[in-house]
Amino acid sequence: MAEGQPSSIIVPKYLQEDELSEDVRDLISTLPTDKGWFVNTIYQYQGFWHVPRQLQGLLNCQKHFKAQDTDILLATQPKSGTTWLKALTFSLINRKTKYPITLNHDHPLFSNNPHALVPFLEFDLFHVKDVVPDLSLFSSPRLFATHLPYVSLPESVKDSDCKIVYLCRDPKDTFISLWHFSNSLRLFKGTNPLKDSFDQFCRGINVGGPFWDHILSYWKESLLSLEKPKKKVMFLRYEELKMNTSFILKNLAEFLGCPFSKEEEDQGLVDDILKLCSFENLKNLEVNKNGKRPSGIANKAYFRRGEIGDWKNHLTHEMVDQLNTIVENKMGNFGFKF
Ligand code: PAP
Repeated sequence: MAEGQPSSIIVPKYLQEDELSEDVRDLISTLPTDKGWFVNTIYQYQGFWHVPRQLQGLLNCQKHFKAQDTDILLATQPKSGTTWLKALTFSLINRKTKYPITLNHDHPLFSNNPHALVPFLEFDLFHVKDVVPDLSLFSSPRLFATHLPYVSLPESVKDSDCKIVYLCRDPKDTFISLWHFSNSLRLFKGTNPLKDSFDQFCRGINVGGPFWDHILSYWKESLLSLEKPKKKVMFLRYEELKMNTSFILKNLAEFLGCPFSKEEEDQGLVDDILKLCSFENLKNLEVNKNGKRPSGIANKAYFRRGEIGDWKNHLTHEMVDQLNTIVENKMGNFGFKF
């Protein structure tokens, strides 16, 4: 039962901290802890912070997930545009085979939240204690997502030719999005004071944090992969995706081995995918207004404003300076800027 909550309320799965296997319990009893933003406690493992359910999934998929060369893995920090990237990639890779692009409600994105179509390895597939999921029903190319940092990915992901698409977002907007999202999940616990969450974020203590290490881990891999015969990691930014969506979508299609043909471009297919996956279209669908994830999280929590720069409505000048300085100090040496 979550703290401070009437006894008649059924606790949604994302707040349950007690369905852990013995090995996970043993492990977390040894890990550094801090205050969670919506669960009571978060744990630091391999340098990054996780909610307990994510640790269960992390260990399980590290042990059991066998990547195939044709797999595609979408990697993000929470609130960097995961839902959008899932919608775009799902539409792209299935357009010639299973799901032709249509704007007349036949496409699966009209009746399914993108998270239901592209599962997270650690939250949706390997999250149940003592259960190894049967992935044989996924047809090739298999499309999965993860919030795990590069260091915690299953070894088979790193060793195989599977492709990784990483999407990052300006940490000022990521923070504001995460703060709103966490507050919506706190049930009867009230809103986290912005200042408290901000201080934790700046110390790297949030789910998926420290943000600088998460982003750099994939940034470095994307640079390394440029030197290899086959590019493994494609590194994207939410802001560029917003401003130049069709150009990036075409690059993504190339990277994933399913480039747009001239005929498809002439038919306006790129624009159709953009419309299908647009914030306005997805947010206003019945499934995303009233549906829920199996974890109990409402689908509408994934569609708030979908803009660049909402941080301006929340952060003081001092906070902005503080975050910009962290980015400069932690990421500047690697040539990384927002
Ligand atoms: P997740 O990591 O928990 O899955 P994620 O999808 O990364 O969440 O983040 C949600 C953010 O993406 C929200 O940002 P905001 O809080 O600043 O509004 C959400 O609005 C935004 N988002 C969701 N869908 C889209 C979309 N189709 N286009 C642009 N932004 C989107």
